[in-house]
Amino acid sequence: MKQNNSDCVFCKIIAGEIPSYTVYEDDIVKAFLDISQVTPGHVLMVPKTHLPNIFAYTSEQAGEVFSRLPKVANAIKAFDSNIQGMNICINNGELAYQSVFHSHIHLIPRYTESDGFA
Ligand code: DGP
Repeated sequence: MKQNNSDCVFCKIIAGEIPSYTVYEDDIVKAFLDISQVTPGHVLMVPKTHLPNIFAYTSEQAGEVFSRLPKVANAIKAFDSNIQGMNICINNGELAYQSVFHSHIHLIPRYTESDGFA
């Protein structure tokens, strides 16, 4: 049984109580479109266990969650051949501008200049 937090918006998304557009899901993570798209296809990958930030991870949890990154990045890339790169980043902790306290990894596609999102 995964730990979750009834006050957490991402736990509600994982539970299907709040709708989201899912691009990848397995027993460990869910990846869905960010509500505010820095570029089209901006995705958040979150652990299904409620971990507030990276400081709370065990090494085993980190291995499980981060091993999913290539799958999620390639799932996003497969949507558009103009995706030539991706910013993959974490705002970890309030001082680092984390605003939702369920750990998440931003995957922000970068496009060729012709798409206007370079
Ligand atoms: P951060 O500032 O790094 O904690 O990013 C939190 C992100 O979460 C922010 O880019 C907006 C996104 N977000 C917040 N609420 C929701 C929501 O209800 N649905 C979705 N899809 N994204 C959300």
